[in-house]
Amino acid sequence: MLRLAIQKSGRLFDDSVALLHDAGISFGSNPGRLLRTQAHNFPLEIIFLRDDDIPEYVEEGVVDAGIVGENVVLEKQRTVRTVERLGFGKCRLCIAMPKNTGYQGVQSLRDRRIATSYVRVLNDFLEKHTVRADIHEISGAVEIAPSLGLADAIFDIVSTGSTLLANGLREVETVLESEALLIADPALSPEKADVLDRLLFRLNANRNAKGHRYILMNAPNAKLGEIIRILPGIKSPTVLPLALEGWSSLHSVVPEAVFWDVLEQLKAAGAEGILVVPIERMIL
Ligand code: PRT
Ligand code: ZN
Repeated sequence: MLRLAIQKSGRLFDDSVALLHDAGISFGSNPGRLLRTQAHNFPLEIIFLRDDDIPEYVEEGVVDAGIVGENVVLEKQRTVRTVERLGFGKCRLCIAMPKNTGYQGVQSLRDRRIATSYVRVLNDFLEKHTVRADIHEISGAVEIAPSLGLADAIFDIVSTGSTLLANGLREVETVLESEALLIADPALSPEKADVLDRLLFRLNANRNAKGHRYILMNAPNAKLGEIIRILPGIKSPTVLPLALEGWSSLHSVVPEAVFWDVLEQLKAAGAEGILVVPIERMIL
């Protein structure tokens, strides 16, 4: 049985639950009230925690693994292993200053007062640039610190940037691009490591499927060579004869990233009746 911590409520909750459900794991979820639950069909216990506590619980072995923002993992500096980047909860940790303050690079922060709840990440960044500044730790509503005269700059999470804008601030440095991570205790028992591998296998099958499309088309046999060269595929495309003499049907898998380019090239090369189908799971 693997014990996995996810955020009890907040920005990572829905995506964390969806990730597990998409992996075919079913459990009762009742945000805000339920503190732990056991999956019905997978050896997994889910513990609902505040995100700030997850790295410490993983380090201490209270839970075996957790889903938490990279920003929190870096700030807490606990000994945990990053198993997988999960692609949701994306945000950046930025330094921002009042709109009208001049900024000529990191040196402009020298001896400035910077308000943040990410003291360690900020400290590491300033040390790397050999800039000494005055860091003020505050736990929330960091964005209003400059207008209250409490700080000259802030260091905080930005997503759309609308909170900065509403507080008359502008982003001057991006220090970290963050997303949700699956972290684990570096010293899992073989039995737990095996459950984690099974979970990862499912997550990867879903992720691969989301990044690809299944494509089917008809083409005259004379054009097959050219079309096969265009199709990336996993190994090579499937080619089946059509009932109509001199024609074939081709099937292949195309990565999402190059999908539209490939489609245009196929059409230009003489492919017809092109069908594009989503893939549910994909094991490479
Ligand atoms: O209760 P608990 O301690 O568990 O939750 P929390 O309140 O500490 O965290 P929560 O739920 O707000 O965020 C959880 C994680 O989501 C963070 O640690 C980040 O990894 C990630 N994340 C992604 C964000 C944002 N986007 C985000 N926009 N966390 C916070 N914000 C804040 C930001 O600080 C700003 O104040 O949302 C506000 C709006 O941002 P803009 O730029 O879209 O205006
Ligand atoms: Zn928190």
